[in-house]
Amino acid sequence: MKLTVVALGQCGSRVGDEFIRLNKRAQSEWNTNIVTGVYAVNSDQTDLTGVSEIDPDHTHRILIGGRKTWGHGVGKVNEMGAELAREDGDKVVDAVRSSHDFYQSHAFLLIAGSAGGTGSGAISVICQMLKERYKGKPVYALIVLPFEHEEMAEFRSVYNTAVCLKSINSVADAVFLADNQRYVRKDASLGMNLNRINAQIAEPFYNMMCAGEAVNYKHVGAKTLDSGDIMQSLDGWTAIGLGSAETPGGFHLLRRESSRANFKEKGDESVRAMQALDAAMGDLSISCSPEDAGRALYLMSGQAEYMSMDITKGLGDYMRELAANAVVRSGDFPKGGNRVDITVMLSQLAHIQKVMDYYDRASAFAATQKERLKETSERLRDMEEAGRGLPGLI
Ligand SMILES: Nc1nc2c(ncn2[C@@H]2O[C@H](COP(=O)(O)OP(=O)(O)OP(=O)(O)O)[C@@H](O)[C@H]2O)c(=O)[nH]1
Ligand SMILES: [Mg+2]
Repeated sequence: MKLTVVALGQCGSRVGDEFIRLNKRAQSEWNTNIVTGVYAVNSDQTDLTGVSEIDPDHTHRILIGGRKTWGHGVGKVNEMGAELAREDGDKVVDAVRSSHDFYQSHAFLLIAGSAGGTGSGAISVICQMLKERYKGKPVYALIVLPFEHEEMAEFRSVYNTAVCLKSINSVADAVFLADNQRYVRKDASLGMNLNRINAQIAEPFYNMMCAGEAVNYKHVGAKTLDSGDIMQSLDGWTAIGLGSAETPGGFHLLRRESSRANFKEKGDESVRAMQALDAAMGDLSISCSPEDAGRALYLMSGQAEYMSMDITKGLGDYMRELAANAVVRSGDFPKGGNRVDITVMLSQLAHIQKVMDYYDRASAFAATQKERLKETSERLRDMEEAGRGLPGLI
């Protein structure tokens, strides 16, 4: 699958950089492209200069709202981010066409952090514009949720996130959620190392995007996962994860047909594939239950000899057990190495506790804000009333 990536705000742009790195890897490993272009969009000139991989020309690094913010950003006010996108979004819509292989891209992927101002506010507006202009090309979003400490320090992070999620879910064809806090929990050594977190956010997309694009026949699977399968599996709230297991000496053991040891090895190999699937489920980009998914997809990547019918069937049965209410699609992607990787995507998720919590907390906040505003204007009126009898100088 080839994507056109539009990376909004600082967080979006940095994760967008990672997609260029993935593309470079796809070029050297498989001699193919998996992105047709990555475009950074920001209201902050300095942040636009700060990205490293995205082309430095003005069609790939797009400043919005220059006349209003003088290139200094919107300071977390996502209503402003949305307004600037409405005014200058045409720049983005026109720029994506500039890549000569744009027509080869299967879909858009828009990326932003939900807690800031520019990306959080602009992403839904740009999504809507792209959908209107490029009818038939799906637009997916990848939303990065804030760290817990940010939510505690500033309620605006929660409010921006809730408003961003509600808006993007109403326009995008699917919304991948990546929870910053989960990456820290999964690997404490990551700390606040944003570069490493960004690499982990992007990594699960790699095999999935390469599987249908690898041109060498040796790397085309028995059941190739192409862009059509992926698009059919994507709808609404979505989680993605990647899990691996070592397959030491796996395939030549499997070749020794009909020995008793071979039976056991085959069993062990199946178990390893399931362990990798378990690892992928544990590694999902947002906490959710597989039973809540309406669609699910998994991709097994490993040595061709390793991915026998038995293993594929065993894995499929296990996946259907876990995501019991989902239409399950699958594919395999033969490649070298002594590891099996499983990429999992759970989509059409009917429940995500974290999203519910954002909505609840932000709604309560909005109600108290309204009340506070009313109180303040009443007190201001009282004050004005008290001075009514005095003369004025202007
Ligand atoms: N994973 C990850 N999260 C980031 C990164 N940079 C910022 N964030 C998160 O994104 C949120 C802030 O969004 P930004 O992208 O900085 O904001 P912006 O879209 O540039 O908007 P303004 O600066 O407010 O105009 C916070 O929750 C940060 O933790 C990054 O490089 N990686
Ligand atoms: Mg910024």
